[in-house]
Amino acid sequence: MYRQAELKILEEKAKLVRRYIIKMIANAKSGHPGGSLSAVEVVTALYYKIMNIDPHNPEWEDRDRFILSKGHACPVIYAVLADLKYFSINDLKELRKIGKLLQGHPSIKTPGIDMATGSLGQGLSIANGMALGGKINGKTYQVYALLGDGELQEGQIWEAVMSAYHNKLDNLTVFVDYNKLQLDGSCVSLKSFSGLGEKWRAFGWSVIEIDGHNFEQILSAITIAKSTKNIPTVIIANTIKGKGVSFMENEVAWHGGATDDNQLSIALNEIGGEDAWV
Ligand SMILES: Cc1ncc(C[n+]2csc(CCOP(=O)(O)OP(=O)(O)O)c2C)c(N)n1
Repeated sequence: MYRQAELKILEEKAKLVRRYIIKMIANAKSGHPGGSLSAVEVVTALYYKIMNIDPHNPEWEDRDRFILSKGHACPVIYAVLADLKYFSINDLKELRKIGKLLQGHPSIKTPGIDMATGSLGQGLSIANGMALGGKINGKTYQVYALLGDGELQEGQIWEAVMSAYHNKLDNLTVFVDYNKLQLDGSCVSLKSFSGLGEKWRAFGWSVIEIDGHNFEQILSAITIAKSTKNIPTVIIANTIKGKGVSFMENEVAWHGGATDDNQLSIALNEIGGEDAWV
């Protein structure tokens, strides 16, 4: 059980992260709010509570790794990294500007970004390599990857799922951001599937299904994942695309786009909390 005070701190961080996501996309006048907002609690729990990292030394060899395989959702990780001081809050104001630190998809030129992503389907293969490399080199770091549910339509994911099992990558934990929507419709309407958990289980993985906006469930699932030996774990996080902003929730139109001034103030009002963007 986590103490209420710890959970409260994470709830406040989630508000902060949501505020930055909305503000930086509004400022850039483009970006991907829906899939950034659905991943807020998972990324917040990892960075503020779980991962062994050092913002003063982003390339520390023994750090835990995080691969945002659904790279278009990078505002969520930029918000967290800025708050942790990997770079400044002012950098958030230059999202998607050519030559600046925070590109529209993650780049390893950005402090704290472990791998460039954006072409969907590749992140799990990269995470596998990092996890396998860690084992070969006797390292104890953990590797985390976040995949989109639409992204699971990429065949390369399932090759990587087989490899991770084959290589007994118990230092790897994958999250599926199961928000049920992708770019232009619901996942099932574009390529129907059922029994997501059963599919991963059939490939030999340990499977945990949770509410991906509930910190207690996220933290407990990671604890179980870390203590599961010999097989990798997938945490299927049931989420809501656009979570936290009523007019964006479950609206596929908010996969990409930016708020106007009026929508921005409504969104910030609904999210609540405060931030350091001045
Ligand atoms: C290989 C590849 N094909 C297409 C795209 C364009 N694209 C960007 S986001 C997206 C939808 C992704 O859906 P999902 O994985 O469910 O992400 P989420 O809904 O959580 O944002 C697509 C098709 C891409 N980035 N890479």
